[in-house]
Amino acid sequence: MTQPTAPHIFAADQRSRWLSNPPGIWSLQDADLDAIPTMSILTTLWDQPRWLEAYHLYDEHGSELFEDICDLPEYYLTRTENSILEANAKNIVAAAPVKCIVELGAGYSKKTIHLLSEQTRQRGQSVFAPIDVSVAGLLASQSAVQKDFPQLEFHGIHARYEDGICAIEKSLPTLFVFLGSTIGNFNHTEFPRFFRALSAAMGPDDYLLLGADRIKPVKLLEDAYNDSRGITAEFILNVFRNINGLLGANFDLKQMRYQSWFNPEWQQIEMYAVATASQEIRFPNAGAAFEWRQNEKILVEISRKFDANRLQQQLRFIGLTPVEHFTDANQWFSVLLFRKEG
Ligand code: AVJ
Repeated sequence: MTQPTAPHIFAADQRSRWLSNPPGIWSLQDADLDAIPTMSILTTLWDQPRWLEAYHLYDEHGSELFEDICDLPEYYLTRTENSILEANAKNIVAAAPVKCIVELGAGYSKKTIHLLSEQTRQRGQSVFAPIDVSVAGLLASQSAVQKDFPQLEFHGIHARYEDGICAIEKSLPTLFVFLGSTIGNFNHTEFPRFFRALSAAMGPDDYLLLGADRIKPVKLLEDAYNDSRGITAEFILNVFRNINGLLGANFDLKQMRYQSWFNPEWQQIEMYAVATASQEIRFPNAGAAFEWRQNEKILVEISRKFDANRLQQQLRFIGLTPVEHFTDANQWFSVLLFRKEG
C-alpha cells in the first residue's frame, strides 16, 4: 500500500516523518510509544518523593472515569469553562483570524464544538487537527467532526504534545487550543519547558487559547478533588491498574488509599496514593523492585491553580502577548487568548 503524503499542516521538512495509520490519523514513523511510558514510570517511581507523570491516568478506564468527574457537582471546572466558551466563542474566533485550529488533548468535547461551529460560520473551509496520545480519542473525534462539520478538514495527530506542536507548518495561521486547565498538571520544570517549546513552534500569525483554573477559597478547591461519590479516588488509584497492565507490576489497589490537599505555598492540589501496609512492588519485565512502606505517599497528580494576571505576565516573557481575558461571573476560571509576538 502506498502511503498518502502528509498534508500541508505539517512543515515541509517534517512531512516524511509522519505516517497515516489508520487513515486521517498521523503518527511519527520513528516514535516508540511503547518504550516511553515504561521509562517514564520507572524513573519517576524511583524519585524522591515517588511520583508519576499525569498522562498515565488516561488509559481507557481512566478516560471514562475522567468523563464522570466532569459531571460531578463538586467539579466546577468543566461546566464553568464550557459556559465561558459558549458565551464568547464568537469573539474568540473573530479575534484570532486563522485557517487552522490545533487542539492539544481531548479532541471533541462540547467546549471545542463552540469554537468549531464559529470557525466554520465565520471562515468556512478550515482545518481541525487535535493532538492526542490516545488513538481511540482521535478516532472518536474524527467521526464526530466528519459528521457535524463536513466543511472541516480533519487530521488527527497521534503524538505527545511537543512532538505534535513542533511538526505544524509555521506559515499556516493557526489557533492552538489548550483547555481544561491541563497546564495545571505541569510541574515547575515541565511548565516553562512546554511554553518555550510552544512559543518557539508558533508562527507570526498564530494564537493560543488557554484555559486556566484560578485560585479560590480552599474549601471549593479541595471538594472538587475529593468528591462525595469517590470517583476522583477511583480515577487516581486506577493509574496503578494501568501500570500493572503495562509493566506486569503487582500494585494492590486494596492496600492503598487516596489522599489530597491544597498546598497553599505551591498553590496546587496534590493527589496522592498512600500505602496502607508495607509491600514489595515488583516489575518483573524490568527486573526491578522497591519497598513501598506503610504511609509512604506516591504523588500521582498535581493540579496547579493560577493568578490570571501573573500567568499572562509569565507568558509575555516567553513571547506570547495577551490579547483577551474571558472569565465567568464568579471569576473561578479563565480563558486567555494570546498571540505570538511578531
Ligand atoms: C484534566 C488535569 C484538568 O486537574 O482538574 C480532575 C484532572 N484530576 N480530578 C484537573 C483531574 C482529578 C484535571 N485536569
